[in-house]
Amino acid sequence: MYAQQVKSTGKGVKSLDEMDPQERAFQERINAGVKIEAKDWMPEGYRKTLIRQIGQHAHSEIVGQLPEGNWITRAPSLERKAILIAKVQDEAGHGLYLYCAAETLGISRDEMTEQLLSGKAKYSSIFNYPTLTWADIGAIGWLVDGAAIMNQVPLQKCSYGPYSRAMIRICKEESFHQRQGFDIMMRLCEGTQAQKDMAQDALNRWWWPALMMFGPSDKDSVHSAQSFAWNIKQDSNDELRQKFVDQTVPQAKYLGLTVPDPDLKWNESNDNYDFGEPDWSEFFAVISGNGPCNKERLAARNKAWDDGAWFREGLEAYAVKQDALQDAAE
Ligand code: FAQ
Repeated sequence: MYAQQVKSTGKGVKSLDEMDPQERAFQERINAGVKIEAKDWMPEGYRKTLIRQIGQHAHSEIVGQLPEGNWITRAPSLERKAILIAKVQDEAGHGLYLYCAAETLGISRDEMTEQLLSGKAKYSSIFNYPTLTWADIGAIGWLVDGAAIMNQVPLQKCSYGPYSRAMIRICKEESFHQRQGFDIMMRLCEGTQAQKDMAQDALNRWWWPALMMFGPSDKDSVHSAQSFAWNIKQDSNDELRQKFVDQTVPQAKYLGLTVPDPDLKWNESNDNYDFGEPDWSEFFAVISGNGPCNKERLAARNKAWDDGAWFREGLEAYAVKQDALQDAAE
């Protein structure tokens, strides 16, 4: 029932000559770097691609609160607890900006919520892994927010105005999140052997899922070509994965931790790290609904929705009452 399968659209990218005049004018605006706004004409495929991507992104922020929320009651100090609460609230805020950005494309928040709760919509694979120790909260901030920033900085320049503007604030907050995660890892690595082991164990479990956040390898990415043409994507999945490895490996070295990849090696000929291939069968299993926590995550979101029914009913009753009062006054 969980629709997280990668399937080919079978459609190639049209050249300017193959487009009708309206579509060509649209493409020329994109090529000239003009932002597309909500009321502008746009091809149906562009609208659908953005609803899919922004919707998945919003759901990721919402589901992404769950693994970290799991540690709010067990954070090791009052200060860490306050920081973690603030971070989790930021993720909720990101979800809300993104749902609003998607709504400008003609889909309602209710429809998107229904797609998430029924398992029809995707959200990032990374949030289907459990947070077993406090070091996992450090690893999420460092690696997961680090990967999210790498992917989202280019999205600030994407062609759709409301999405690109939402990403500016989100990226600022993600960068604070990344630093708080690295700070947790630093403290653990300066601590006892048991704390350092906990940090290493977290890196061992989160490294490969973090690399998978960038999506399938370029040869298996069904949407990239069209998303490049529409300037929704500016870097490929593999390019961003490479940048993330190059940025993060020196940070692991600074912490005194070992990246769990026997193939990781500095390549002098191209000034990049060579690294091993993620286990794509695991990635596809996770995005098909069979990761370690997929069922738990959807059950938690469904429970939150059901538990909130009294509040939605209260809001609706209040709105009806206000309408009636207004009608009586007119
Ligand atoms: N997980 O053809 P491509 C965060 C799907 S926010 C699940 O390459 P595309 C903040 C993809 O949807 C993290 N599914 O697709 C935070 C497509 O399936 P579909 C979320 C994935 O769209 C931190 C199919 O595979 N960020 O972490 C994944 O061109 C801490 C084929 O793939 C965003 O959403 C995956 N990892 O490129 C919150 C950023 N990768 O729709 C809390 C915006 C691929 O055909 C705590 N999104 N798929 O059924 C993007 O940049 C793109 O959508 C990609 C995928 C790069 C994720």
